[in-house]
Amino acid sequence: MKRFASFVLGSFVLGWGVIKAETKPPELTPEEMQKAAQIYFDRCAGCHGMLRGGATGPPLKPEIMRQRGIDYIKWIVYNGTPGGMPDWGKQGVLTKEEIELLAKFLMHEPPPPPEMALKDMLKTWHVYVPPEERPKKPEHKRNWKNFMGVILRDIGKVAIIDGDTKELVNIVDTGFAVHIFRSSGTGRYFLTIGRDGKATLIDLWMKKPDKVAEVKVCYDARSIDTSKYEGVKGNYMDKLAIVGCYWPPSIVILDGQTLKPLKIVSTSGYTYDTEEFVREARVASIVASHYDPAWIVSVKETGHVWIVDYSKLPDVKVNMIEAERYLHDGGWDSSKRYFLVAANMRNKVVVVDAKEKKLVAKIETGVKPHPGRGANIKHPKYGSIWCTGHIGSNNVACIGTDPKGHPQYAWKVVANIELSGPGGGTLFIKTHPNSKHIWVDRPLNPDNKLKREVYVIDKKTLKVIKTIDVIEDLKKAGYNMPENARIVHPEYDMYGKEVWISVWGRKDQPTAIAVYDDKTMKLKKVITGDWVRTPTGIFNVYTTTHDIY
Ligand code: DHE
Repeated sequence: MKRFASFVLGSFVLGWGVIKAETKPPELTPEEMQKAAQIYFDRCAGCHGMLRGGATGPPLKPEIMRQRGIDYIKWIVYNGTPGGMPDWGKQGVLTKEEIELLAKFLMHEPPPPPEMALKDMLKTWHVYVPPEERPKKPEHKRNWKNFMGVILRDIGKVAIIDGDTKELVNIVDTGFAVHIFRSSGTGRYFLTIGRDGKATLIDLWMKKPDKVAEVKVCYDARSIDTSKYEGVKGNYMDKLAIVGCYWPPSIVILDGQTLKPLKIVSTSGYTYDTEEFVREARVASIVASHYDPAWIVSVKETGHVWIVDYSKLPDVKVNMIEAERYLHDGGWDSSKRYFLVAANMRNKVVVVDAKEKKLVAKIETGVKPHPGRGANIKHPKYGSIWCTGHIGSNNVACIGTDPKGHPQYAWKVVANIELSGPGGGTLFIKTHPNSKHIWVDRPLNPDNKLKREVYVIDKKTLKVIKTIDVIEDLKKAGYNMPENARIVHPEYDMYGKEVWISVWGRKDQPTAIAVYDDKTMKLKKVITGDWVRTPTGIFNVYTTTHDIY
């Protein structure tokens, strides 16, 4: 609770001055204000913004909140909405008292969040094993390229599992709510980023893979990647890393071997279309270019895709490409030349050419596209296509990505695959070049049954060929899962033979990771135990290293 609250108290006292007397919000003691600010930070800021300007969720400015009224806000927070707002009350994540407190807090001006300088980051920087003391070759006989990293979100840890044997290799302390894993260019290191802005470097060659360095570079973050360029312009494999921050809105460039912070670049700026200043212009997805020593960075609120050249540090060259507002998650096409990213509140996917450094297209796909990194297919008719699911509509849309070989389909929706039942709720979609299938989840669907389902799509016919109720399969296999559990983030093993899926429950309920045989679409193995708490994202070393999805 103290993480965010410590600076809120001071801000709160200052903040009183800006509340207008004629629309005085409900009174809160400084302690209640601190508590409410922490709840807001943990549950709401990701979608609605620290300054409540809105992005994936609508703006929650005090004047709007006061108009809506406390009862309305309480209802929404308790029940959620079909558009993707979680039902925090129904899920049991927030109590009625907490929801009441939050509703009152939203009537107040948001407390100004703190800044962070390089010297603050350096105070949090720890190298547990210096590069010269690390193994020169793997110290174990395991197939580390088929390791799976599993986020245990609410217990602040990640698990490393051997994908060949399904044995737990280690549980690593990473800090609050890790959001994603990424692999270094060689695959030897796993990097994680927490919602609290803490980056962790894990060495998979150690006898017992564990963290070798960590640093906190902001208060709120969602993305991390490494330098993956190797070519005529140099060899940058495992040399650098980058974190994308929500607050303070910035990118932070780090040493890839030690995570020492080297350079901060603010992403606050002007919107691409109306040229209005946005202080809270947050960094969403980041991918590493294979064409240049550069990262492709999505700046959510201004609607720019930045191409950040890291070859001349400490100088940084940024190409700012005008794209679309509210950029969120995205990934490469199969050639790794085009970056496709969802502008989710504009119902569009934006395509950027990393080679020519220019915008290629903006394509309407459905309500709130949410691809994760998307799924790439070689289709007999359309050539290379890339597909995304949606939070707000029940379709998977596939876009042609081969302007040379199949120009008639390029940057057009060539297929819309309907999922059963109402509403969207899809977060992630995954495939593998060795597989005939695409797997799609639906954890945000408000329907209790649909949020437990995954859908298998045939890559050739582009039709759903199987609907799997994962919780039901687990029950039949003798594993009873909590009633409120939902299914999230399918991930292939390195061979494209298995699909691993998380059963996402609450912190106090152990759940499971379900492993399916991709060919038969049957449950093959259940990984469970007291340590399996709130599993969310699962990441295979080989596919994450080589951007295979
Ligand atoms: Fe995520 C990816 C932001 C909620 C699990 N999530 C991303 C990315 C962003 C993002 C910007 C792209 C990173 C990249 O590729 O570099 N996510 C946000 C939010 O702002 C949001 C909506 C609200 C929040 O408060 O965080 C949010 N995300 C969630 C969840 O509720 C999920 C399901 C569980 C969790 O951790 O809270 C979740 N997000 C993930 C995962 C990925 C991700 C597993 C990576 C997918 C991949 O395959 O690459």
